[in-house]
Amino acid sequence: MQTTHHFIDGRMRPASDGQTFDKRSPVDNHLMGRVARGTRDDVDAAVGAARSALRGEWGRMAVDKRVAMLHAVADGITRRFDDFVAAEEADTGQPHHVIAHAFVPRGAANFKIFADIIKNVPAESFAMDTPDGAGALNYAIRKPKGVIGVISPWNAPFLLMTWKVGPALACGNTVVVKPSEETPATATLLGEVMNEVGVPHGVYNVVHGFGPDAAGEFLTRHDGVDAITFTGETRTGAAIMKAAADGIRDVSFELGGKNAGIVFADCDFDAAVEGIFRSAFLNTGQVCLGTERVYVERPVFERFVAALKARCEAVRHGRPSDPQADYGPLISQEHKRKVLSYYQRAVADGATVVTGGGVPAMPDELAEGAWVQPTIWTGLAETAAVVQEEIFGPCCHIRPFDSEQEVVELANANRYGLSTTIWTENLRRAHRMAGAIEVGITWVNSWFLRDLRTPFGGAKQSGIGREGGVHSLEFYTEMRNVCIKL
Ligand code: NAD
Ligand code: 6OD
Repeated sequence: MQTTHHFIDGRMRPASDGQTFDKRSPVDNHLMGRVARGTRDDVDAAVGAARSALRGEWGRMAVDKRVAMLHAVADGITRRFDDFVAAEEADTGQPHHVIAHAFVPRGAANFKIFADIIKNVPAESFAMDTPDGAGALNYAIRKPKGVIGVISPWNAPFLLMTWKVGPALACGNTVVVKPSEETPATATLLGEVMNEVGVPHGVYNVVHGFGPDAAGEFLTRHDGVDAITFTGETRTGAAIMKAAADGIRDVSFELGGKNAGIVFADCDFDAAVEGIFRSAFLNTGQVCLGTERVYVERPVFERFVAALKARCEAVRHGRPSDPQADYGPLISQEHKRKVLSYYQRAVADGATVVTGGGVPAMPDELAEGAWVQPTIWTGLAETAAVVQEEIFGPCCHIRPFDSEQEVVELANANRYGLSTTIWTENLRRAHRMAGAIEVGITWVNSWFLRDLRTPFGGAKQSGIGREGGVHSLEFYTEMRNVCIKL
């Protein structure tokens, strides 16, 4: 039985007390292996290694060399592409095409893009007058913040972890990563790549384990951590914010969503059906940017519901290795219980179940997996739990609307504000909607189309701050002003 270790100071290490926890497969619930269960001592060791690395070769490294090293990390990921894909498929159970074509390539891209940005970022400067007429020159320099605590979720584990680690290292910081307990493999594998390409020991560290009163909380409360970047649930963000407040540490949060997809009657109908299908059901609905509320203009409502139903009923559940399969399980039994409880809640609240609502029939060898059916509801009030709360599963509620103003009010009547996807051929309307919907990211006639230079993050309870492009540099560097009297 294989054990996934921590990666601390360039070495694979078991937990200080030898404890592990089990990792089970989402596909069939078999015991895949064990994972080191991080202790306070493990977190201390990782933070200590990260602090020492800041004072060592990494802290003194010329930017050009650091940039070259991050490109080498990206190339190292590409060289070991099949290993990353296999590790992520095993941890998440998601189809090969999702992992190999979308999620793992983004891991490499996340290092390249920020390596390139850091080389080209302009500096701010102001010439000023002084009473003696000699003048003074102000200029700002960017310094790394120090040791960054990275806490990441399970839904696209490698993409989301490297989305933080890439810019943190590009800016000259060191990191201690606490990946989700559900998806430990790729974080440790990245440690191997770091060593292969010669990243100094202690720059990249990984401690596995759980959140509350465990490795996650030990990290967020550690006084050797200078800033915390987190992706996960909003209520976890609240707990981390309290921990960060004690040390007056900066936070960057990418949190939950309950995103609205909006389909106008003038849309390209087939594109809209496919786009909403992807946004609601990709990765078995486990995407923070995903659509769980769909609003369709009344003239095309019935046709749209029928088309999305047909699309859902065409999915083929199966293992990542099954070439006939295009649809994976949820991440865990625990998450399956949560999603199915929402399926029951919808029925209790009076939903019409258009399709799904339960567990698909699976062959015996997969019967214990975390499978659920893609599910569509109609007919619920906006106050219903499945319309208001983030489920993070393959499901959506569809409701008709009659005017632009009505749909703006419906879309905005939620505590989250992460993203929206709008389908219309009317460009003026698209601009108006983009200005009116209260979210961090608006896609028009597309979804999850990512340019990594753009600001990424959520409004309302979907996040704090923006990452992406130069916005990541704002978080991962400390700006210092230098004033020189001439
Ligand atoms: P989660 O909040 O349960 O866990 C995320 C991470 O936080 C895990 O590593 C977990 O161990 C750790 N953690 C939990 N409690 C902690 C604590 N008290 N202190 C420190 N660490 C703690 O989230 P999840 O279930 O892994 O991921 C799904 C959630 O993430 C959804 O809400 C989804 O919307 C959100 N998400 C948001 C984005 C975004 O960009 N906005 C992206 C992906 C996922
Ligand atoms: O594309 C990204 O950079 C990003 N953070 C995606 C988030 C996906 C959420 O599940």
